[in-house]
Amino acid sequence: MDFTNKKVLVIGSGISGIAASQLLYEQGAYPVLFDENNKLDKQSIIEKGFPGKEEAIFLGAMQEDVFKEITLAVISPGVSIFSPLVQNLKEQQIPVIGEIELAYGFEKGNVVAITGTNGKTTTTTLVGKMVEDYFPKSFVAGNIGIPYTKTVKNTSADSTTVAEISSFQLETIEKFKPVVSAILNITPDHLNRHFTMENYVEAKCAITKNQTKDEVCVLNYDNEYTRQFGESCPARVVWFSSKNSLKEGLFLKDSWIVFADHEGEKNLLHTQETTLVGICNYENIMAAIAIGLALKIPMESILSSVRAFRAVEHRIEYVATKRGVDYYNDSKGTNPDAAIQGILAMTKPTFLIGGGYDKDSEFDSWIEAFQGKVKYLILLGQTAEKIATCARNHGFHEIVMVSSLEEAMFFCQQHAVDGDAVLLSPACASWGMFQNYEERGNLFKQIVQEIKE
Ligand code: UMA
Repeated sequence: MDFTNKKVLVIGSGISGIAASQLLYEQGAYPVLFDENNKLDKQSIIEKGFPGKEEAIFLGAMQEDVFKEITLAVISPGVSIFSPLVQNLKEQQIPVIGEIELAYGFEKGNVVAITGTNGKTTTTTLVGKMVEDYFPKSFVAGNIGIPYTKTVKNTSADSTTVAEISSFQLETIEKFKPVVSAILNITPDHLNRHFTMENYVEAKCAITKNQTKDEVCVLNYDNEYTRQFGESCPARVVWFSSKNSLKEGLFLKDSWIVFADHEGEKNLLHTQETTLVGICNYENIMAAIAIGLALKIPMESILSSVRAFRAVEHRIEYVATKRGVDYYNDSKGTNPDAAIQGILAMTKPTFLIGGGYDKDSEFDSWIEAFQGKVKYLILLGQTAEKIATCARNHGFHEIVMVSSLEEAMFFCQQHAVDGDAVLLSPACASWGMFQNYEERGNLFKQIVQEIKE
């Protein structure tokens, strides 16, 4: 698309909105920025890198007359396609695309796209490492915290972009076509945004929307939604499984990651060869290996990248041992399913810190996964009461209510003894108390580091 002298509305002044505005500006367009938060300050939006003037920024409410000049609207991932503003734009026949779709229009190389309710960040980072170790030029972008509109400008015919893509971002793709896609798993999450599980599954599966049998989609054989999707997936499917032996694909058997094809089975990697822990991480590794193979990276190079890989920050991340107590930061456990992986990875009596923003999640399976390991459940945030009620219904009563992470940590320090573990794995987003899960995890780590021996 030729953007010269076009007025393009960008909605959201977060990192996606700023990067999208910059890309549009470089293409000769006039970005007009709208953010519904009227408490924001226009000058600080310019300082964050918005390339236009204050007059091109609208906060709180959008003036109807501005719509007349708009030829396209680009929405940030946090903006729902069901929001009144987006509906209004559509009624006025103004095309609406997401930031990912805008970026893809400028892509010159190959794209790998990874989605899933959990494991996206670890898998994207690992694939990013594999690609970096083998190909001449690579980028990691997307939901991982680096807007795709930022990196896409530097792509070239020989580059590979590894993109973590959320369901929010997949709602608004049109031509986005990865050479390899992956849906790691789908379990209930973000239902306050997508309303139904059906919508959520549909958004996730849209990652393959433009793929054909010439491209590959890596799917989880053990997950009911991805397993079912495999039957209608437009791409060539490569399966991975931690529960079943497969005739073709990757699977976990006797602590080995095994590769099977028409030539038979081959043990690739023993789980002790990686520093990642937990079944969920072995699934991430299998998905990453499958992606690497689909990209035609030699097996030896793939395995050496896996062996050299270290855990991602905020995902069951070991922080330190203080006074005999192990501290783990799993701030990225932002939904019950992710948090289940956190508690499953614990081997010691655990002080579990949970609670946060309410995404309409159900917490039953998380509580059931405690399996006698949790000494105390320390709860904070909007969901604290809901989780406490759910825990009591499951017969778990060692509950402590606190009003801040600092208070939760104080309780842990007072009561945890040599041989215990403390795990921050909230099963909820951080929004409302923190800017993001990174801020929450960083505060946790800072408090741990300040504990005196
Ligand atoms: N806003 C509106 N109207 C709305 C919604 C938001 O004006 O209806 C404004 C807000 O006031 C705010 C801005 O939009 O000023 C924020 O935009 P955003 O929420 O899209 O956030 P960004 O900073 O652009 O970050 C987004 C992703 N955030 C979300 O999806 C909520 C980041 O994922 C992603 O890293 C980044 O783009 C780059 O691609 C974060 C996330 O929490 C990590 N993702 C969810 C998850 O992983 O579970 C999906």
